[in-house]
Amino acid sequence: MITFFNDSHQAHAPEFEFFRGERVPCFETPARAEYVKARLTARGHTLRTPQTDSCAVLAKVHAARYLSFLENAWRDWTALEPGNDQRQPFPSVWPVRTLRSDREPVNFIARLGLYSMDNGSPLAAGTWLAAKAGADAAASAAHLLAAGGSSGRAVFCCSRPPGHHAGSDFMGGYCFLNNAAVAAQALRDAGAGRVAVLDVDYHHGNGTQSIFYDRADVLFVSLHGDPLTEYPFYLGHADETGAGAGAGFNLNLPLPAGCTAARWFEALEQACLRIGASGSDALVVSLGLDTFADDPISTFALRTSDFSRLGERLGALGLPTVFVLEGGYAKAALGTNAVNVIESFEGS
Ligand code: SP5
Ligand code: ZN
Repeated sequence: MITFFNDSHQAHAPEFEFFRGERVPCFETPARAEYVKARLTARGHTLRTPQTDSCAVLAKVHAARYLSFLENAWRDWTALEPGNDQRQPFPSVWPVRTLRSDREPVNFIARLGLYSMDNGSPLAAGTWLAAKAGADAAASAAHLLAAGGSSGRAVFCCSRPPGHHAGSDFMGGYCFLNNAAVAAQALRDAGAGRVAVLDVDYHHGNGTQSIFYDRADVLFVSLHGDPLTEYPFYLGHADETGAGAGAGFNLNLPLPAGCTAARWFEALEQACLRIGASGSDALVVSLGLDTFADDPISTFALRTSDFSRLGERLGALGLPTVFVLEGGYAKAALGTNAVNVIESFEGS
């Protein structure tokens, strides 16, 4: 499968994240994408550098003031005091209910809190460079599919940091720019009447859901750990079905932590039936691999062969498809698991 890959993902390499009040080494590391790249190369897949500038599409899925904050965040942080280039900034205050989010403070940490949903999405010197390259990959994939012809009917974006927790104006869950939303919007802009986004990451794709929640032209479907017990906790329930023009175009299938692969595939079937009935012209898959049994932060039970079964089922939908890499933290297994999905998709 044609794959977009950009070495600049390595520029996003924070050391620590916060977990239960402690600084712990990041789960989301450059090695993740390198394992996938190694497996792709070994299996003879073509790697391309993204060429499309996602700037115009980014402006449609993210707020201007958030993009501007993110692009300049490291410069602003390091300008504050000498030594900050060796320190990671973390938010410590957030505009929750009753507080104002319409006024952007001057204080850097307060601005960081305004634009973050958690303190687990560490910024580094190259965060913008890496995240922008991922968004460019998503836009490039959409353009390639829209052009049709010999390019086949699916493209894989092997990028990081992931994107599905990032909303219109906030980062979160290791995510900064919403690559799946960029792909979906770019497909719409290229003429697809309706696009379905299927999110199979262990965690609910709260950012993608919220970006498209009131739109009927992008259907969002997600299977994920029940937010009552699993991150991101505050979105992803079954009663979230869309609003306004988007009513009926959001489907959440929360699953109990620890559930079996059999139960997961039942939910996948429901998701695929909804997508098949939606009249979508294209599909974007938020391909999180943290449903893997050995994932260090998740509780589902998929094995390596189950990722082939996933790819086969998605291929049977018969839609032009953009795969976007999301989570998955059992890093040495990511290559095989990701490549199993895309090869079974192609073979189906
Ligand atoms: C893209 C993606 O997969 N983001 C996930 C962000 C999760 N951040 C919260 C991590 C909480 C980890 N809980 C670990 C329990 C293991 N003992
Ligand atoms: Zn995840």
